Amino acid sequence: MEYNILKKEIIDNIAIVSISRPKAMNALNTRFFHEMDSMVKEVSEDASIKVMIITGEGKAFVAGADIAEMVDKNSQEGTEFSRLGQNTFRSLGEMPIPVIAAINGFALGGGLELAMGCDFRIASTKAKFGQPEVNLGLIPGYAGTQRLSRLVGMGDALYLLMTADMIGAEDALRIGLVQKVFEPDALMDETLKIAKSIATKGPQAIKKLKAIVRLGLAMSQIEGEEMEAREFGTDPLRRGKRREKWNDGIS
Ligand code: CO8
Repeated sequence: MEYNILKKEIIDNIAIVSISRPKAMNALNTRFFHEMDSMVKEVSEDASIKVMIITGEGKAFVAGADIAEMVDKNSQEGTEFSRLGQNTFRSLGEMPIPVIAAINGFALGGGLELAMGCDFRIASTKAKFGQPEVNLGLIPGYAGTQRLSRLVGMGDALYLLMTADMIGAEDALRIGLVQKVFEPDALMDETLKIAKSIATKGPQAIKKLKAIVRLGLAMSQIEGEEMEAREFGTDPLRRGKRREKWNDGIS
């Protein structure tokens, strides 16, 4: 596919995918979702890529769904636009490799939902977070009502959803919405360091961790433990193989 909004750069075995629609604060339109679907497929099929980083160009990570595109939608089209985004963001969780959000600026509405669809989030001290949908008389439509409470708990989720307050990176760190915060100039280097470190670990272990932690959220504790035991049993470490083997040759 020809990409107009997304840019992909490969550094070592890390794919950095940048969202570039700076005039609209990288707002998410239908074209974005089609490009991201194609990018997810392309990166997933490239066995040389071990981690994907998603970031935004300019002042915003993503300032939400494209309000200009949303205004003309009727109820059925609204539901379809919601499902389009839900499916794309779910596919990030289904990728066989870790996906990290490097949040450089505004992550609002659909932008925060995109970040929450990633496996974890690294933020610049300049990043701002919020779910401002109620200001427009809307609710989030890209799984924000479901992911936010799972990530930060019911109280902080409902606070952010109901007040539409915009919070900074330190508050986001405090409530567990992001995992690390760096100065803007250091954001990409530090995120790359984390990605490269993960890329040195056993790829099958990383792939399994991602899948079973995510699947476990929808299971009872006992079912989750059963899944863990089954997957542990197929771990090459248990079969006594050396680390170099299960690293698939990655140095
Ligand atoms: N959609 C489209 N265009 C946008 C968006 C957006 N979400 N955000 C900013 N822009 C555009 C502005 O219209 C402006 O364009 P122009 O220069 O042509 O007027 C340009 O980006 C720059 O924006 P500002 O001049 O406003 O820049 P500021 O630095 O003053 O402010 C803000 C930056 C704070 C990010 C501000 O732009 C803002 O508040 N944006 C809207 C944020 C928002 O409400 N986002 C939530 C949208 S709703 C949503 O995401 C729902 C998701 C679920 C959808 C489900 C579908 C069914």
